[in-house]
Parts: sequence; structure tokens; C-alpha cells
Amino acid sequence: MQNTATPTHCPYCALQCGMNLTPAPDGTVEVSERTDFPVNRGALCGKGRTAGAVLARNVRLTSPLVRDESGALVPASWDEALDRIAGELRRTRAEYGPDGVGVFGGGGLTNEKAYTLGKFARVVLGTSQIDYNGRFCMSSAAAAGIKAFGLDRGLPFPLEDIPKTGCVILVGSNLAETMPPSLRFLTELKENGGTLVVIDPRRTKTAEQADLHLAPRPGTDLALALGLLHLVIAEGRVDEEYVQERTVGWEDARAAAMAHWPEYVERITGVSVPQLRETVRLFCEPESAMVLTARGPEQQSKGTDTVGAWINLCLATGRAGRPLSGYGCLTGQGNGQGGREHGQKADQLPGYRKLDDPAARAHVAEVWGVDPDSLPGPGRSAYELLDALGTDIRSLLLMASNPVVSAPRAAHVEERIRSLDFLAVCDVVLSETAELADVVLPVTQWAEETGTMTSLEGRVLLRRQAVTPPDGVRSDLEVLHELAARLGVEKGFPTGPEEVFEELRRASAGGVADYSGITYRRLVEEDGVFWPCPAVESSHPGDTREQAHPGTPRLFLDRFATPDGRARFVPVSHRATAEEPDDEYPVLLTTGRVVSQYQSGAQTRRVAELSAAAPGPFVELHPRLAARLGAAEGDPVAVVSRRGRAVAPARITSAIRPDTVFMPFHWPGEGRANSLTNPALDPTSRMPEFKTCAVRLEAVRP
Ligand SMILES: Nc1nc2c(c(=O)[nH]1)N[C@H]1C(S)=C(S)[C@@H](COP(=O)(O)OP(=O)(O)OC[C@H]3O[C@@H](n4cnc5c(=O)[nH]c(N)nc54)[C@H](O)[C@@H]3O)O[C@H]1N2
Ligand SMILES: Nc1nc2c(c(=O)[nH]1)N[C@H]1C(S)=C(S)[C@@H](COP(=O)(O)OP(=O)(O)OC[C@H]3O[C@@H](n4cnc5c(=O)[nH]c(N)nc54)[C@H](O)[C@@H]3O)O[C@H]1N2
Ligand code: SF4
Ligand SMILES: [Mo]
Repeated sequence: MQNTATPTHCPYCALQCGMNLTPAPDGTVEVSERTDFPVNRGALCGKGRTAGAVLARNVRLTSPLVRDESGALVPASWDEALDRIAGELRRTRAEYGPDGVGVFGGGGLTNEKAYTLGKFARVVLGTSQIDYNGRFCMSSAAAAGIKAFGLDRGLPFPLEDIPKTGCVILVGSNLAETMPPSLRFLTELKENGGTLVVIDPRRTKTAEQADLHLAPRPGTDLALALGLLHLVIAEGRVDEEYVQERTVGWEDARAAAMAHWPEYVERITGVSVPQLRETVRLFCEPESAMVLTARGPEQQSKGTDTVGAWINLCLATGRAGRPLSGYGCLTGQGNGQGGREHGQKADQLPGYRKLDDPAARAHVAEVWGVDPDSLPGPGRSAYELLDALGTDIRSLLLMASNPVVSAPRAAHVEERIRSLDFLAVCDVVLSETAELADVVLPVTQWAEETGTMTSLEGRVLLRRQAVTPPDGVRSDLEVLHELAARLGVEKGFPTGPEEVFEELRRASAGGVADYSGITYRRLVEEDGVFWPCPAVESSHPGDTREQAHPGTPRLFLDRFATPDGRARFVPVSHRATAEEPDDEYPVLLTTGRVVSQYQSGAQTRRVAELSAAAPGPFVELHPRLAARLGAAEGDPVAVVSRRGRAVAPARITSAIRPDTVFMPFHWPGEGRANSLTNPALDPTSRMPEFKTCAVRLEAVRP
């Protein structure tokens, strides 16, 4: 590698900030600002700035590890490790059939890896049992978007549109901590005279920026959105012409909203009627407005209906598919968007095709050179898959997730993982889940390899290699190539990312997420390309040049992606959370993130600067709750749910509702928030209810 700066993107979240990397003598990189990328214009959060630390040899894995007879994980050769995995997977398949082998992927994987993992599961293993951690992330918003618009892409417009709209309602997003450089778009919105409404049970750093902050009881966003729609109707603010021309299903949605009187909604949510009215006024008065949701309203057992209710509000007021208006979901992981488009999801084939659609199967099977009938059907969702480990699923190949920390009801999931006959994990560090594996493969990461990522804007980006990986490390693509060969499939698993992307282009062609017009060269020249981007042939006879489709930064301006081009209202009604507080468990627990840790913390807990800033878990609680408990700031507090118990120091603040406590989920061990969480699933998206469960608090005497 040359000693010059490589322009590329961050390893972490869906903002995919641009950054420049210069190789350092110790094998890491120096991260410097890259001002030309329009999303972050040089700004980075602390995680991005310190990302180079995870490349250090003493932090990352550099040798395969195999569990020996004494039960210890010991260094082994690549051949030994790969042979062991192939042998175990073959044995499981022989004994239990193809569905005895499971595959679990991640939204941090590049498009090339996610695509290849899905193909590997269906073509080499023949298993239907594949899903990924994105199920825990944005699946509810995705399901609601598909129902209403016929297509799911995080934001239907670029972030740069946000400052130009009239009002933004931000529902359950703490982007000041989860995507700090994006706060600029909200600051500019306000400078331009637009208003910001933030809906969060906590007065977060993001909520502090709001013109209006609503603090509903966790798990009541569905009722809240219905109450707002009721007021829109009652105040005569429905855009009748738009509803007539561009939507179907209004009458049923209208009737459902009319049953949600503002006073009733106030009782459910704790948000007062005047606040509801003020929200409607701020949202409806300007010419354009947006609703953006994140994990707050989505990670609920009614997340799909909840997002549907917010979309209904946008449709009734004519605020979707028009310039500077729309509904968007702030996707979370680096490739949370692309990771859900190319086939690592249980029900999906590349190009956002459905696995149970015969035409989709035929198209993809042709690209893959296999018989369509050989492709398995849809499998289980992420939590259901983890729950089946050790019973139906006997061996698991896991890539880019750390469910021992991040899955709901984690003690149970950990026990299921331990009960497997065989576990193989590909990771860059020895995560808590990798610690339980029979074989751990050390793979290249981010700056050590090239691949494409699709950001929350639907912008496909090229993340470029900047340093040479350490000896002893191979890429996920090489791993899948080697395993395929050992399992008898010699062809179809190339190791070069661009070669994989070329195949992905063909596999996605004609699908909803069509990448066929995108090339690596374009990605470099154009700062990314927004999908759909079909390959357009020249219309001039005799001219064989491919005429480039410009990509699609803004969706739905002419029509929605439904067969008739109209958006669909979904009739939804309020319902309770899966676990309402009672005498035994009287308090609500909600969970989420802090700025200096990422996800299960596998990467960021290994970065000294980040661990100093956010050294461990805590329980955020209101002074009134703390007083009742007799807990002072920093005292250990036990939080107990029907699933388990976690202990962490109290952080006392009046910024949270008195009926709710909050815990970040970045840590394993005693303070693991997911020891408590409820795996109740949304019936459509199969999203677990990370954002509410009933708990009780106990003082812990030292
Ligand atoms: N620092 C950091 N940044 C990250 C990540 C990280 O782990 N750390 N992860 C990335 C990923 S994968 C994701 S998905 C995104 C997530 O990004 P966000 O969705 O912004 O993150 P969360 O903290 O999970 O939840 C957001 C807010 O929802 C609120 N909330 C809780 N319950 C409810 C509720 O019932 N209703 C409403 N309206 N709000 C509620 C919480 O108080 C919290 O402030 O962040 C990405 N960026
Ligand atoms: N209580 C609670 N739990 C939650 C949430 C919540 O809000 N509350 N949020 C949920 C959400 S939104 C998400 S997205 C999940 C995320 O939770 P996880 O799925 O656990 O995600 P990460 O911690 O990012 O784990 C990624 C792992 O992959 C490794 N890795 C990174 N890059 C690569 C690569 O290229 N190849 C391979 N093979 N490995 C790689 C990392 O080192 C790390 O060990 O957590 C969910 N869990
Ligand atoms: S906001 Fe996200 S993409 Fe940007 S530097 Fe931070 S972690 Fe990286
Ligand atoms: Mo996520």
C-alpha cells in the first residue's frame, strides 16, 4: 500500500461518514477529515475518529483458533480450522438434513459479503435457516414501508433535503449520540426557520435541540400517531386532493383514527392534548414536512403498525412523495440498508426479491447457475433462529454479530448457543460470542479490504482498502470460497469484491433494489450512487454504449412503488405492549445507546479513549424513583425482569420519565441490559420488543 491518504468511509454506523486514511507504521491508520463527502463534510464522531485503534495487532485476531480437547481455544492453521468447519457442517447435514445448519449474518457486512453469505447458505448448504442482526434493527420500518409504499429504503430523499423542509418530527431517535455529524441537518433546519419536534421518553441531547419535546410513555407511539391523525381530521387539515389522487385505503384508516380521541391518547401516552395540538400545528402549517423514525418506535412488538400509523399521518396530510416531504427511517448499521437487500435475510433473494416468488427464484437461480427448485424456502427470523439452536439447528456459522450481548433475553440465547453441537464464528476480535465458538476465524475488516456499503440514504458507496491486512488474516469472501470448495462447490464463490459486485449487479437487475447500473468506477467518481439504478441501454439504434442511469436520490415523486402507483393506508389501532407493568414489576425498562460505544461493544470497548469516556453500563432513573429506592448517584441498582437480573450504577436525572428506567446495551456480564429484555415479536417484522419490558428495581447493599 502506498503511504498516501485513501478516501473511504467509517467502519461503524449507517451515516457512513467520509474519512481519509493514512497507513501508520504499526499497521493501523491515521484518520483525518475528508471534507468533500456531502454527508459529514469532514465531521466525525469519536468512534469514527478512533476507529484505527481496532486495526492494532494486539486488539484484533490474527490467527484462527480451534477448541482443543481440554476445552481451550488455541491457535491453529487455516487449513486445520477450515477443514474442521467443513467436516462439522457436512456431518450435521448428513445427520439432520440441510436445515440442521444455521447461518447468522450482520448488517455491518459489505454488500458483497452479505450477498455471498446468502448464496452460500442456499447453494452450498441448502439451508433455509439464515437470518441476521438487521432483524433487530430496522425490520419494522422496512415492513411498514413495503406495505405503504411498495418499497423499503431508509430515507426516500438525501439528508441534505432535511434543512429545507418546514418541520421534522423525529420519533425515537437520539441522533445527537447515534449519528452526531447528522445533527447539523437539524441545526440548519432551525436556522432556516423550520421546526423540530422530538418524541422520546427521555430529554436526550437530541430532544434538547427541539422546539417541542414530547415524552410519551415507552411503547405508546402507535396511540400517539393515531391521536395526531385524529386531530388532523378534526381540524380539517386532511389534504383531500392528494388522498384522492395518490393513495388507497383512506376510509378504513380514517375510521381507526377517529376512534382515538385526544383525551384517550393523553391517558395512554402521558402527552397532553395541548401538546398534541401544537404538534399538529407545527407539522401541518408549513408547505412541507417530514417524519423520521428510529429504534424508539420500531423496536416494539407492534413496531410495524406503529410506523404504519406515522406513515398514515404523512399520507393524510400529503407529506409523502412530494419535494421536501416524506417519511424516512434512520437505518442503523453501516450497511443496515444494503444488508437487507441482497439475501442474508430469511425470506429474501438479492435485489430485495422475495424468496417465495417463483419469478424471483428463477431469475436468481439462473445467475447462480442452479435449478430454481434447489433453492430452499424462507426460514426463521433472527430471534426464532437463535431460540432453535441446539434443538432443530445443530451447527451455526456466524458472521458479524455478537448475540451473547445484543440479542433479547440474552441469558437464554447464550444457553442455546452453548448447547450447539458446533459453532464457527468469523470476526475481527474475540467477541463474547466468539469466545463460545469451536472455531474462530480472524477476518479482514474495513480499512484492510474493499467493498460497497449502502448508507441510510440508499446511497451505495465504495469503502476502499487503505492498509495491508496482517499476516494470518483472510477476508470473509475468502472464507466462504474455501468452505464452498471443501463442501464440493468449486465455482461461484470468487474472492475479489469487484467480481462479486459484478455478479450482484446481475442478480439485482430488475429487482426492487436494482444495482445493475452501478459500477465501482462510478462509485469513485460520483461520491456514491442512489438505488434503484438500473443499467439503461442506449435508445439510439446501432449505439451499443450503455447510457448511465443517474441513480435515484429522491423516490416516489411521480408514483409509489406499488402496482397502481398509489400509496396504501394501513388501518391500525392502539394496543398494549407485550408486558405491561404490574404490582410485581411496576417500572418500564427501555434500552438504547450512548455516543462512545457501538452496539455490543465488541469493537469500541477495545478502544481506550472510548472506554474511558463510557466505561460501563448504568441505570438511568428519575430522582423520585431513586428516592423511593433509597439509591444515591452511583449506587449499584438491581433491575429485575421475568427474564433475569442486571446490576449497574444509578445515574439519576430528571431527564427521564419517573415511570421508566433506561439502560444502554453495550456491555456483557452483570450489567448486560439484554439479560432483562423481552423477546416478544412483532407479528409482521419479527422484531423483538427491545424498547419496553416490565421490571422492578432493588437496592443492592454493598
Ligand atoms: N454511539 C452509537 N451510535 C450508533 C450505534 C451505537 O450502538 N452507538 N448503533 C447504530 C445502530 S445499529 C442503530 S440501529 C442506530 C440507533 O439509533 P437510535 O434509534 O437513535 O438509538 P437508540 O438509543 O436505540 O434509541 C433512540 C431513542 O429512543 C428512545 N426510546 C426508547 N423507548 C422509546 C419509545 O417507546 N418511544 C420513543 N419514541 N422513543 C423511545 C430512547 O430513549 C433513545 O433516546 O444507531 C447507530 N449509531
Ligand atoms: N437491548 C437492546 N438490544 C439491542 C438493541 C437495542 O436498542 N437495545 N439494538 C439492536 C440493534 S438495532 C442492532 S443493529 C444489534 C447489533 O448487535 P450485534 O449484532 O451484536 O452487532 P455488533 O456489536 O456490531 O457486532 C458485530 C460483530 O461483528 C464484528 N465485525 C465487524 N466487521 C466485521 C466483518 O466485516 N466481518 C465479520 N465477520 N465480522 C465483523 C465485530 O467485531 C462484532 O463482533 O443489537 C440489537 N440489540
Ligand atoms: S457518525 Fe457513524 S459513520 Fe460517522 S464517524 Fe460516527 S460512527 Fe462513523
Ligand atoms: Mo441497529
